[in-house]
Amino acid sequence: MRNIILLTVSCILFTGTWLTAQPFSLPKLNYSYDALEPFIDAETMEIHYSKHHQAYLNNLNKAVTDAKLTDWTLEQLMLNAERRGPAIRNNAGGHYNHSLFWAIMSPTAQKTPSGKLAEEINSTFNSLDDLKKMMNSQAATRFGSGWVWLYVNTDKKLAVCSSPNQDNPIMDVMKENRGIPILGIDVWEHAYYLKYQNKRGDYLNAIWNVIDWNLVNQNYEAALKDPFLLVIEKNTWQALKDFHMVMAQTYHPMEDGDFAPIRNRSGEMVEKAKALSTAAIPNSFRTTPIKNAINELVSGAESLDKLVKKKAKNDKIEASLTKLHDTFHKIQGLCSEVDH
Ligand code: MN3
Repeated sequence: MRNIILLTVSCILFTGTWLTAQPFSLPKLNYSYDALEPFIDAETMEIHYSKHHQAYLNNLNKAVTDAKLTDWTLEQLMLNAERRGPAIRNNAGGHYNHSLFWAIMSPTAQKTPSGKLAEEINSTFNSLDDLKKMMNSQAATRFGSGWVWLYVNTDKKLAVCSSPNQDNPIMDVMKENRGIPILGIDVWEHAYYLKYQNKRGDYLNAIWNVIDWNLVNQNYEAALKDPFLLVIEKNTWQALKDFHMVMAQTYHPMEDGDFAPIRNRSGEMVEKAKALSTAAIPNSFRTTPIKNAINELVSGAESLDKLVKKKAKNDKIEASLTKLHDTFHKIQGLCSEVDH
C-alpha cells in the first residue's frame, strides 16, 4: 500500500515537472569553473554562468510563456525582437549570446585560426593581430554594457561590430551589421569586474588566451552553409515587412467577413506596394521573377484601391484582395526558392 502511494506521488511529481517543462535550458559547460584561470577567474565564471546566464534563461522562459510563444525558436524570437519587446529582446539575446560565449572558450585553446578562416581574416582585416585590435577597440569604446562580434554577414563575408546590452547581429533591431555571429566577447562589467575591476582593456587582452580558433572555425564553416543566413537577409527587407503588415491586417479580417480594414486601408496598401517597388532589394532576392511579381503587386493594389473608391460590393473586393494576397505569396515563394 505504501509503495502504491509512493508510486502515485512520484507519478504526480513527474507529471508536474513535465507540464512545467521550460522551452529553453542552460547549455552544459565543457570545462570547470576554474579551467580558464588565470585569464578568467573561477568566481567570475561561476557567477556569470550559474547566476547571470541562468537569470536570462528564467526570464526568457517566463517571457515566452507570458507571450504564448513557447513554440518559437530562439532564432525566430531574435529576428522579431523589435516587435516582441524588451523582455524577449534582452533575454533571448542574453541566452543566445552567453551560450555562444561559453562555446568558443577552452582551457586548451588553439591560439590562431587555420584554413579558409585564416585566409579570410587576412584578406578582410590584414592579419589576426589587426582583427584583435579592431575588436578590442570596439569593445573598449562600447559605452556601458554590450558585446563585440565577429560575424558572417549576409554576403557571406567576415565583419566586426559591437552592440549594446544583449543585442546581436541576428536581431532586427540591428539596422546594419546583420548576420550570424561566430565569435562574441562579453563586455558587461559582470564578465570581468571581480578580477579586472575597471580595467576593461586588461580583460580584453587576456581573453584571447582562452578563445579557441578551432571552435570559431567550426562556427564559421557552419554559418557559411546555414540557410538561416538567407532568412536574416530577407529579414533586412523592411519594405517587404511593411507591405506584409498591411496585408495581414486587412486580408485576415476579410476572411472573417470584416471588410472595414481593407476599405479603410486600400490607399495605404498602394503606398506600401509602391514603396516596395522602389526600395532596394537585398542582393539574393534581386531576380527578374521577383521584380516582375512586385510590379504585379503594385498594379493589383491599384485596381483594388479603385474598387474600394467606387464602393464596389464585397464579393468584388474579396476577389481582388484574394488575388493580391496570392501575388504576395508568389513573392514569398520565389524568395524561398532563391539559391544563396
Ligand atoms: Mn554576461
